[in-house]
Amino acid sequence: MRRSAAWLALVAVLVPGGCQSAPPVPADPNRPAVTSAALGELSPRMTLEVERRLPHDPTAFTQGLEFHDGQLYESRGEYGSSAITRIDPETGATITSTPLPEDHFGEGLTVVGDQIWMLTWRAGVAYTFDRETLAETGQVSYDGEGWGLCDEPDRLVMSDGSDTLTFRDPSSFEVIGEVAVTRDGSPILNLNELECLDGLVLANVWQTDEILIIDPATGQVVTTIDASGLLSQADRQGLSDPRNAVLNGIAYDLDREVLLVTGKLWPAMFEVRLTPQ
Ligand code: DDQ
Ligand code: CA
Repeated sequence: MRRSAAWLALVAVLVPGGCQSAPPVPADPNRPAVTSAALGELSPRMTLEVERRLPHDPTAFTQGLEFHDGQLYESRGEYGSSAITRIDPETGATITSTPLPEDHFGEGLTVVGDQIWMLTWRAGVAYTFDRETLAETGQVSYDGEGWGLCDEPDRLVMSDGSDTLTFRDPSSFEVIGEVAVTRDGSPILNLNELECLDGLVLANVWQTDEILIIDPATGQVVTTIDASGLLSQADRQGLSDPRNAVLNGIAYDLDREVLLVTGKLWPAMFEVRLTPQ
């Protein structure tokens, strides 16, 4: 006993910073390593490397962003300026736009077949639009708030500002299930814009610089992405409404294999790559 204690003391002296450095966080034995075909091997904490900065309309209150067949769709919020739009992925310019009524605050969107589903914040109305013309094709009502939306092969995934992700039928919008999102056992509230990718769900957390990668089968967060620092100091100084100009907008282009992120009222979109933190 005495001998091993002395040995440990010697190691502590010899290893630089041995006594001061925090012990490594033990790997959670219940959390299997996750690899995404699109994003590669996922570690619990990751950050973003900017590959390309692209323009974004700084008046666009981005609530949803999604690529479909190389086209980029953006849904926009705020009372009086909510709209479903198709934008140029290179310039951010609006190509086509259909406004919502002034009393509807637009939220997330997702493309399913030749239709787009788009949420409203507190009106309890989900719209459908034709993917080509952006003409309205229908409305359904739902309970509670609408925040983010994305689509898996046979279901929609929706957030409502809580820690719950709700699964819905992609044709009827009926609720078919739900999961509570947790990180290390604690609920994560304010889940906002979503992106479904490789059986995982990426989610902005409202008013933070975090993007979570969630396993929708368990609700467990497998990766926390630190997305801070995308906007420069000059960008921040030019924002029209800094309080509302939060990270929001995640879209993966399957054709070009590009992950694009932006924010509400941001002057730029960023093509990014994940790297371990
Ligand atoms: N949400 O998109 C996170 C769901 C809501 C954002 C609300 C931002 C406040 C804008 C001012 C609202 C005026 C009633
Ligand atoms: Ca999205």
